[in-house]
Amino acid sequence: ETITVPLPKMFGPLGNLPLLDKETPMQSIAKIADELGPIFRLELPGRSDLWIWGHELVKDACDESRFDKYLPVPLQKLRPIGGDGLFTSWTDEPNWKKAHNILLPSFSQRAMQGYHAMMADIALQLIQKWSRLNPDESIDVPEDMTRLTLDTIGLCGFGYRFNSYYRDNPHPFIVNMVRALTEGMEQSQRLSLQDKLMVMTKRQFKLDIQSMFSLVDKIIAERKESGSQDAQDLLSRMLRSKDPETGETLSEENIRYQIITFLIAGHETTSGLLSFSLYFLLKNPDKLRKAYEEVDRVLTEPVPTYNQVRSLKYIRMILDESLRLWPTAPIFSLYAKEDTMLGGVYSMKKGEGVNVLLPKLHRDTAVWGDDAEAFRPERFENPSLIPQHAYKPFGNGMRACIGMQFSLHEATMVLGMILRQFEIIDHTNYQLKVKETLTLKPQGLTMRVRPRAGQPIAAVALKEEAPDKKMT
Ligand code: FDE
Repeated sequence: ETITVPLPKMFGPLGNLPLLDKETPMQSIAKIADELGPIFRLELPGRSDLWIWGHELVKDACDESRFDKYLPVPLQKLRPIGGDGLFTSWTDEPNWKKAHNILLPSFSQRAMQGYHAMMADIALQLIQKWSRLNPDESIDVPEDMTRLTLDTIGLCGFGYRFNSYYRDNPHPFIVNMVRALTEGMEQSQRLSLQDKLMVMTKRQFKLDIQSMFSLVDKIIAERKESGSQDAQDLLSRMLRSKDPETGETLSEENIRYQIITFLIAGHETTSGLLSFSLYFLLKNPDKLRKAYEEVDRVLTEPVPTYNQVRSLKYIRMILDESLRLWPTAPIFSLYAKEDTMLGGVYSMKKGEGVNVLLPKLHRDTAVWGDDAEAFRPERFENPSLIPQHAYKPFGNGMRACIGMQFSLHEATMVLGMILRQFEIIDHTNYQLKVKETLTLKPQGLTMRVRPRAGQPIAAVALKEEAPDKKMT
């Protein structure tokens, strides 16, 4: 027997659309989830979506023998940008498996040793910038974190320096990208007639995508010309490596899509993660004190080594806990590969999709207890105690985030370096407002920093330690 899935209040042909705040749809859906419980449905013009967040239901939907990644409408709208790159492809498209096989070794924990010095190079640029601020100057946290994560993926991925710390305004690629992503997302919320009328917006969408492609094509062409075989970044691996299954390399068109995918997926999510982590530390002085203690004990040199970053256990727990409360990629979707019973309560037809609402899964009191809303990194002291599939900030199974180790190594190092150098100050008594784009960010979060007593500024180390300081 299958249950009747609850549906919120309907508004005629608009269905539930009026219940969704255009700026913060995910947070509107989370409110609906509070009222309707662990499984519910939303009717939008032209579509009907199933949503789950209860742990038992999510656990069942994570069974890869019965479910596979689904591309919901908003992701389908990003196909003109990401093509059949890893993020926006269906698992049965040939290029998904091919690129997955070729790229997996580049994202292993071991591979992080190869990126470590480049990550430190960019992190030092942030430390330098902040150490030169006057005491009354404040930092736009999400902006400076976005500079950091974009520059890091650019350098580690393709040997390209966006040099965001040398610019007041975002790099043109980012302007194009943000506008194109926004348009893609908004298309999925528009009624079809409304959408057909947006001629100028569509023209801009095409232009933005063309500019992104031409930057990336230039990077690829330059690398091919220079023929530098020794580069160890993602691009050289994509140009050289053959898929062990098919013996083929990736096409140039697909490499372009992968680069764009990494630039998008690799910077918004990680920058949100760092911003939320700083937010939680500003609001939890006792956790901040523990973090200072750890970085003072572990980071004994101005530029952390790979192993020191690996030893920052508490910093890592802070990141884990931030991703629990505010998973920066808050939704992923699955479809039933055959007719099946979801969680033993709801019968799904072959091909039917279901969305997993992570901020609610991650606050399910049945798993996390009555203090589920509290920021308590200690929950992650012993990860084996966390029930399977109760914590999914990086998605599920073979379609889970390939950039997980990359993102966590980068974020651990940067957060460690920031806390070793600076006391962080909540100078406005910031009240959290979560901004939604493709990902989540603490909107308008600013803070001040003050050098911590007795800490040598990493600047002194810059000359000897940082590799390849050339500017382009
Ligand atoms: C993916 C991902 C996911 C899944 C999605 C779906 O399912 O749809 C998720 C959830 C995620 N991812 C999340 C995240 C978070 C963070 C912080 C991150 N992420 C980061 C990063 C970095 C980089 C580079 C990346 N990331 C990337 C990526 C990719 C490529 C993908 C796809 C994969 C496949 O194969 O599918 C992802 N990512 Fe992430």
